[in-house]
Amino acid sequence: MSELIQAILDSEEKNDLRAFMSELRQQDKNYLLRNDILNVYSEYCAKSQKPETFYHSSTLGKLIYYTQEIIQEDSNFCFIIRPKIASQEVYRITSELAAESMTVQELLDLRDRLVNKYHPHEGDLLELDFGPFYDYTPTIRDPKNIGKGVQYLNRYLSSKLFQDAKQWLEGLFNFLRLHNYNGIQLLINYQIQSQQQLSQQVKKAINFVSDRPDDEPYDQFRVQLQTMGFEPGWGNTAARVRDTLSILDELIDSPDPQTLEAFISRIPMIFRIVLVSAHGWFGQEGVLGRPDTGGQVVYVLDQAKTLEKQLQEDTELAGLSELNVKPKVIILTRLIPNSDGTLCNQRLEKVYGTENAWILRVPLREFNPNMTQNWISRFEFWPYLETFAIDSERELLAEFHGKPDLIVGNYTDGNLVAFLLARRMKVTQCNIAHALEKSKYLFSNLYWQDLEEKYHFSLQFTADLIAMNAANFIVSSTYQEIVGTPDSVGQYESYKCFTMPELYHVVNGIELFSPKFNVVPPGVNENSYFPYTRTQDRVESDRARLEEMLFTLEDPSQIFGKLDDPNKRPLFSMARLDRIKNLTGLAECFGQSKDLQEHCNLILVAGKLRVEESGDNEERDEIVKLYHIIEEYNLYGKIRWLGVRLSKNDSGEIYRVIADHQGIFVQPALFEAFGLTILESMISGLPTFATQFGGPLEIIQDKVNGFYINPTHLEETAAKIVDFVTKCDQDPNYWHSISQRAIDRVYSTYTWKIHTTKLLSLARIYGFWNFNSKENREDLLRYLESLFYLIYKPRAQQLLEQHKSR
Ligand code: UDP
Ligand code: LCN
Repeated sequence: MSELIQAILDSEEKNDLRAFMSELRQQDKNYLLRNDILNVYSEYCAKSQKPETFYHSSTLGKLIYYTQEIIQEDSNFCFIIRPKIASQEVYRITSELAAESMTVQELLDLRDRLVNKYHPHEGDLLELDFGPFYDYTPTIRDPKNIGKGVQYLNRYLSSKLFQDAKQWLEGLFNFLRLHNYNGIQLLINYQIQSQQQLSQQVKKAINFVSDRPDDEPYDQFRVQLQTMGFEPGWGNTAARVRDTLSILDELIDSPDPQTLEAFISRIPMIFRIVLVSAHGWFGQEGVLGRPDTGGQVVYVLDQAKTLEKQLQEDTELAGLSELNVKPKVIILTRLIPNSDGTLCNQRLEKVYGTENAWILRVPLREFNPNMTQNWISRFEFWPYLETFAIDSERELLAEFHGKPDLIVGNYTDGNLVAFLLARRMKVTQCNIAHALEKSKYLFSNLYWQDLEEKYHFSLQFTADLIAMNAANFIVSSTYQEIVGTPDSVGQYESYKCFTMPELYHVVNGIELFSPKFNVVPPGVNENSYFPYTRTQDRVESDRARLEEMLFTLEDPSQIFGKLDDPNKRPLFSMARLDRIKNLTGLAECFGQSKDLQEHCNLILVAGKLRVEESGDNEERDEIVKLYHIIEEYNLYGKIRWLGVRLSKNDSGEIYRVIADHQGIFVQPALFEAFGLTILESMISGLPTFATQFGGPLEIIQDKVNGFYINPTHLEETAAKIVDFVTKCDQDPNYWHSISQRAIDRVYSTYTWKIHTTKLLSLARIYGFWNFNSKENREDLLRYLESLFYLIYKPRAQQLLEQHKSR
């Protein structure tokens, strides 16, 4: 990249750079983000009447394309350049056009100076650097393979391990001896005493089972196998046992990574899983649509159901049913005594439609009843996590009658609890972010002190750093969640280097090329959400009731607005009323476009109708704003706003009713980490227009099975929708073709079956490698513990004191 700058300085474009920098000086901001930079650049090109080609093809144009941020300091500029995904270079360009590269430390100091928080005379600030801990672990080289960690790890470690045949076979043998369920030995028993014996006995057992009918149940030849040294776990029929043993035989004789993966995926080693979703209202009814309660609850519940099912299938296939093996999944959350009519005050609740999946609610210790007895925002939750983890460990051990095999954390708080639990119980830890707040709130780290009272980001970002580094593996819903796109920074990537002025500097917060990252997108509950055309599975009375609720019912307690013409095509959206979801932006876009109003009604399912009913700051602001927009654009008769909390079934049927009316779903978020509503609308058969900022960019293929919108460009968004609607009016098949392709997209790529199969395979493979490579993570974990005790905990204690005085 320095070459790009050098090339500009060595050419006539030098004058353009000088003039562009002079434009920058005219700006009233001295910290410009990508959007601002592009605006200044395009203004510069227009003003200086540059030809069209200059904008993109000039060397300056290329430099600008890669520039994420520009900071002005005195007469110099600091260019923060991202020449490719997951990499960063920083240059200072002086007014004399001299360019020199800057270190990360210099950049962080500069940022501190910008906000007047640079105090070199007081000594250096704590510098966090996780880089050295990753020096001795394998790292992916090509950014396009980021997120395919397990494949890479398997290949890399296999090739290392297979080099030393003796050590490899010994490792395998020891691994096979490990497994048991409630004290019952699985796989091999004491009769096999060495790896040589294992190899001989495997061949013998293969011969033995090969002579039996394929479908002969395992139980009928269990005793003979036991005398050869083999315990349950190889399969439920003669054919399955033969196949599993043959894979092992091949692995012993001629190991390769694929065979290893195939073999490990069959090993019964996971029976008990904890999914930690600590904050908020976690329940099965009456919780969605509240602040803090959205996709994460839906995700974790669906995941629990399908994990249990998959574990049952795997157990059955492994031939363990006779042993009374009952896989168990526990969702761990907080108990909320004042539960506002929900079951969030109930200690244990069975997950519907499962045999052994439960919601276990553990109360917060009563430090301050005002807080701990009630729902509290995820931003205030930090002081209660450590004791919550301690109390939860006891409850989990009791519920499982032992330790879990896998702990999955969700969101910052759940991930921190997962870290504490995994550390105490020595269990594999998986991290799922859902949304990392750092990139959601602009300048959240630079101005953390100003935001602290409301958001407490110092605690949240410290917890994020601890949990993401501690995790054995991280599951992300998209590639861009990790490292963004060619022109935008990923959510995890934003933790790579940042300053928390006067608290610490992070010079290397996470290794993005680590094979711990794996993209495993979620699915959608196919019992509740399915294509509108499947009329045989729909309940007519529900359809009629929801149709009335959507279009005509007059019930001011929960519905605002009466449509002048309920037959217009519905433009539908459903989301929590927080700022980032930007339903108010959609209302504004609708308000500004007479064309759109001509063709469509706007129908919103959004939280609450009244400010007094909300305890959440952002929600209250959004309610006020929405009324204001309706008033400003006189949207009466054109909009309906449903402040309802829907049951799972109703929320599925509502999309289908909109599809019956050949409507459209719009997801206008300013940023959406993934966006489950997009899967829900697409599988229902609704043409979907979704934000181009975040996960939807990977879910939808633009103009193929849905459309991207830039929610900050209201006019352009309205024009896109009007264009679609006009085309549909002219050719009704157009709506149907997009609708069908949306359905196909979800079924082919976003199912829970795909998700859980992959997740379990990851858990087994990371478990195997942790055992085999004896990766020593103790130093990293000790470093993380220090952060927890020295930074996180005292700050959490301070917050607790504040809570007590409220
Ligand atoms: N949802 C709902 N009622 C509402 C708002 C949302 O049932 O009033 C559900 C919606 O169907 C989806 C989830 O909440 O299943 C929202 O998930 P998404 O990933 O789209 O966004 P999040 O709220 O997690 O940011
Ligand atoms: C949180 C979000 O903000 C959404 O984008 C995701 O879809 C949801 O969690 C589930 O992961």
